[in-house]
Amino acid sequence: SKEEKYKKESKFLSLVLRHHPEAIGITLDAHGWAEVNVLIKHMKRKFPVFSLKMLEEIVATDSKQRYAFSEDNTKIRANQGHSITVELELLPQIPPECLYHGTASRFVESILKSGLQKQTRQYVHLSTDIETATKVGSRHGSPIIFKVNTMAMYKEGFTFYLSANGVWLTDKVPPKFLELV
Ligand code: HQG
Repeated sequence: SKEEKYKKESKFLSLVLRHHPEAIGITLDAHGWAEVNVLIKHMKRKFPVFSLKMLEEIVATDSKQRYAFSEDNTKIRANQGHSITVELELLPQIPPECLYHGTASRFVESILKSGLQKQTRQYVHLSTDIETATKVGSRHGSPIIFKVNTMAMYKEGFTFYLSANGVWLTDKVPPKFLELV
């Protein structure tokens, strides 16, 4: 697939735009944006043939639509998944009745005790369907799915955001809103 073609470059781009911009010596602004020209210049040090065309192809073919260009195309950022603090300017949204969270079975006991915590990222990530949640959980090991009673959370005042690439975000999920599927 097109996505496979630049897998190494794309993985590294994720690392830079979500976690470690200093890994190639760039900075992000308060909203998570990197200057496209500066990014390309620095990516070339690690991947000598890196180009704007490659960057555009990575953004366009990414299966999870992880990246977005600014309207004027001078900047680029990750749509979600940050561990560094960035203000994505997402507007609070009314969540659906329920959402799902895929995780590894070894985390279940701890999650039932202390709820879903954001760990190293800026938010807890929730999926709209079980299939997506299963993929997310499989990244950590043998997957297990929690159904999250998001409407009940919303009614109790929890805030939800929807990232530009369709991932639901919230600060935490206390155990009482969780149910194993
Ligand atoms: C777990 C991927 C023990 C949590 C995906 C998860 C997503 C707890 C892990 C995005 C816990 C954190 C995010 C508790 C939470 N005790 N374990 N109290 N609370 N956990 O990677 O949701 O491919 O930071 O269940 O598609 O797996 O990178 O979060 O297993 O959208 O674009 O702690 O990353 O997208 O893991 O994944 P992560 P996540 P990308």
